[in-house]
Amino acid sequence: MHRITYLLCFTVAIVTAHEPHELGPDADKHLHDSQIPPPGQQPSREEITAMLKEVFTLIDKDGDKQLSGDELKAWLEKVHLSLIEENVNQQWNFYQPEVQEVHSWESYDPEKRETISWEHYVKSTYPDDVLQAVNSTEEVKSEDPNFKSYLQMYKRAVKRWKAADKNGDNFLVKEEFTNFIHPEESDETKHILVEEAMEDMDSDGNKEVSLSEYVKHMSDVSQEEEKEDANFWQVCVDIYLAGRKANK
Ligand SMILES: [Ca+2]
Ligand SMILES: [Ca+2]
Ligand SMILES: [Ca+2]
Repeated sequence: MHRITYLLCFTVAIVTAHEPHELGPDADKHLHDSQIPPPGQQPSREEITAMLKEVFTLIDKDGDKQLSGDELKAWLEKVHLSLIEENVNQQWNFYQPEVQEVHSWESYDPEKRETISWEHYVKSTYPDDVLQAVNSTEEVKSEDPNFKSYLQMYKRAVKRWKAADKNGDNFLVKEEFTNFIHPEESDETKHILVEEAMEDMDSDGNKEVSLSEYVKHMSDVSQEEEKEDANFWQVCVDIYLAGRKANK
């Protein structure tokens, strides 16, 4: 029942996303375990069936009562874009952008746009000891067990910001901020993810990821229960070999 309820919550999120007028502007459609209703408040089988029928109708664009590969692909793309937009909106609002004049390549005159500055972003995101460390020539020590990973995140944020800041003014308008948060969504910024993946995996720094480097990385980032799956290592090897083949 737990799984079904989760799926239904997902479904509800999609349906309500399709009907924005029924939700307030602050509605949170994220699916956390804490949002799954307790057993007494879970939807009935009839309610679940009705909701799934509604979603089916939304996916079945030509109305032939069957879902084609293209219809499913279009639906998944829509869900994907909806989740990206939602994530960007939440983070954009969190950083409370301020209106200021922005110069763009498209127009000679500046226009008033909402922006987030790099200084505001880092002050709102990283603890003081991290900011001291990156702004100091002296070594800064911290008791925080996450200190090292915060430093790495900061260094990556610098590169991402630079790649996303299209007009190079050190402020991000919302389109630039989208590419900062989701560099995979733009041809101009997706190379950043390749660079980050190389940093994570290429431990001997020879600009290639060997099978052993890839397997070690997957071992480091995977949960114990995933690694206990009999097929886990074979899948890792298959993915690695498929990647090598695709790059030849
Ligand atoms: Ca159809
Ligand atoms: Ca900018
Ligand atoms: Ca290597």
